[in-house]
Amino acid sequence: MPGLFIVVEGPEGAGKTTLVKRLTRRLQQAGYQVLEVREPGGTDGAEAARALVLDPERHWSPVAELFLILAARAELVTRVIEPRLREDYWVVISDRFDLSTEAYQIAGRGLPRDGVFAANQLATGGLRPDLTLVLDIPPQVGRRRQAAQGKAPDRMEREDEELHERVAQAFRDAVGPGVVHLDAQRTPEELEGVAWDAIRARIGTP
Ligand code: Z5A
Repeated sequence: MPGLFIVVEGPEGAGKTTLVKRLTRRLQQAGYQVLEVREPGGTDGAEAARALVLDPERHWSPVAELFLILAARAELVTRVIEPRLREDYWVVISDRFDLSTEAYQIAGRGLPRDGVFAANQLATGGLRPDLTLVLDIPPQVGRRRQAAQGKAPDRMEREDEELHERVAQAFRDAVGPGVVHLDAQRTPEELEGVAWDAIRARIGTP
């Protein structure tokens, strides 16, 4: 597909949303058309699934949680991301995607890797990010940032310390085509600079 699919990943409070917004501005200033999305979410149905899966009052089995997230992803990919990558927009930038499923549902919840990969493949139709920017940060630093923000913890954020440590380790260990790790303890300006360098390296702009 002609468009570029960029994903920003990392633990809670790493600065993903802040970076996505800065990169959107930067890409637009450079003349690209940009669509910003978040996961889970981005369509009516996917936002409904997000509300269900992150509701702290609800209880889901790990498999049910996976399928709610993948239902949201299938909707977002089919209805929003793929059409844009094919036609109007040059860049789709997403706050989280399938590396989050590896981190939370496989490493965090302990679901079997092969089964989750197969289900994810079905949900995405095989769509892969061109570039995945992983924000590396100790989970307690991210949580301190969220606390300072006054954000009410969602269902995942209420999980125990051990789960969040496994999640953070999975993000730290992530490797593969297009995966770039960035130190998220830099200032937002510095982080934007190194992320922009990674994007330019990917798209070949001097
Ligand atoms: N989930 C899942 O389980 N499986 C999946 O496959 C997917 C998701 C896709 C979605 O939460 C939840 O869904 C997530 C995993 C699960 N839950 N958990 N846990 P989300 O993505 O909507 O939210 P989040 O990642 O948990 O948290 P967040 O608060 O949105 O964090 P963030 O986007 O990384 O950070 P931020 O909002 O940009 O910044 C947080 C604060 O830090 C804020 O006050 C900023 O001003 C400040 N900040 C930002 N950057 C910096 C720097 N560089 N230095 C200092 N301070 C900074």
